[in-house]
Amino acid sequence: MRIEGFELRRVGMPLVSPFRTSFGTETERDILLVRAVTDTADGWGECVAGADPLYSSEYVDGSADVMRRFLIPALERVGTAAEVGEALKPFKGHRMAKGALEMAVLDAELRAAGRSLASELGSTRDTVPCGVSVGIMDSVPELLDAVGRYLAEGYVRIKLKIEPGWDVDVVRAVREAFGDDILLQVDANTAYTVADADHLARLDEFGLLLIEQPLDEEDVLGHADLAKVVRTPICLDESITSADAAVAAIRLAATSVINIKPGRVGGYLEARRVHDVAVAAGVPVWCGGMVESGIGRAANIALASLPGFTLPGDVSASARFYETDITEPFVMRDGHLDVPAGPGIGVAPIPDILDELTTSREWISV
Ligand code: OSB
Ligand code: MG
Repeated sequence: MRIEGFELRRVGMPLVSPFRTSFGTETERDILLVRAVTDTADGWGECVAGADPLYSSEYVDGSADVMRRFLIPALERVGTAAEVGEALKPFKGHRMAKGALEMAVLDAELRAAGRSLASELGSTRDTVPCGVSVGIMDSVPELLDAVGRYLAEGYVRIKLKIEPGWDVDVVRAVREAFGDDILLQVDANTAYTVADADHLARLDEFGLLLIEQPLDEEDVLGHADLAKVVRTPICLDESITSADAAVAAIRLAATSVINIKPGRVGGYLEARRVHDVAVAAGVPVWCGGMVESGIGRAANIALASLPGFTLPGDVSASARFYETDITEPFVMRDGHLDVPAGPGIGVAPIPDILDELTTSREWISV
C-alpha cells in the first residue's frame, strides 16, 4: 500500500446536553477526522483530543499541528498500519494524533483486504453491552432523572462523574433510588489527592464496580497507596498511556481494572497490547470513550468485543451524545450494540452530513 496523503477535517458536533466532568463542561465536540488516501482504499481515523488540554496535555489544534509538521511527513516510506507506530516513535507523546493516523491507515488497509477491524483485533463477540457515562449535574434530582432515563433505555451499567462535593451523597442517592443491583461505578478524572483517601473509602459501602482515576495521572504510586485504604477497586484511565505503563501500574498494584482508550495509548494496535498484558495478568479491562462520532465509536465497539473486555464499557448509542451522527447512527438494542462486520471500521461518514458539519478541511501530502 502506498499512502498518498491525509485530509484533515474538522467537524463541529453539538451535544444533546452539556457534558460536565471534574475538568470542565462540553456543549459541542470539535472533532478532527483524518482520511488516509492510499493507492488502494481510503480509510478514516478520529482524533479524540479535546478542544482544550484538560483531560490530557493534547488538544485538537495541537494534534493537527503535530500531524502536519512532523507525523504525516514521517509516513513517507510506510506501507502498512503496523509500520505507523514504529515510524512515529521518534516523536514524543502526541498519542491521540498518532492513534488517529494509524487508525486511518489501518481502516484503509483492512478495507482493501475486505477484512473487519473486529476480526483483525481478535473479536470473539457479535454484540457488546452498553454502559453510559453520566456527567455532573446542577442538582441530585436532575441526576436521578437522567440515570432513570438511561436505565429505562436499557443501559446495563451507569458511570457517575464525581468531584469533591459531588460524590458520596450523590452515589448514596443513586443507590437509594435504583437499588443495589444496578452496575454502578464512578470517575473522578484526577480530582482528588491521597489526602482524600479516608473520604474516598466512604464510597466502599455502595458496592461500586470501581473508582476510576481518582488521583493525578502521574501519581501512580499514590493510587497504589490509595488501593490499600479503599476497598473499591481502583481503575486507571489517564495514567495508562501504553502497554508498558499498564504493566508497571499492575505490578505496583495501583490498578486492579483498566480502562482502555485507543486514543490515549496511541492507537488500536497498542490498545490491543494493553488488553493482552492485562489479560495475562488477570486484570479485567473495559473500553473507555471520548465522546466519539460514529467513526471512533465503530472502532471502539470492535475493540470492546475482544475477550478480555469483561466489564461493560463507555460504549453508548450515538443518541447518548448526538442528535445527528456523521455515520449511520449506532442504535442500542436490549442494552447492546452490534459489532460492525463490514470491511475496516465498517462505517463511513454520510457525505452530506459530513459536509454540513465540517468547519475546515486541509490536504497534506505524505
Ligand atoms: O474520563 O472517561 C473519561 C469523556 C471525555 C473525556 C474523558 C472521559 C469521558 C467520558 C465519556 O467519561 C465517555 C463516553 O464517550 O461515553
Ligand atoms: Mg475516565
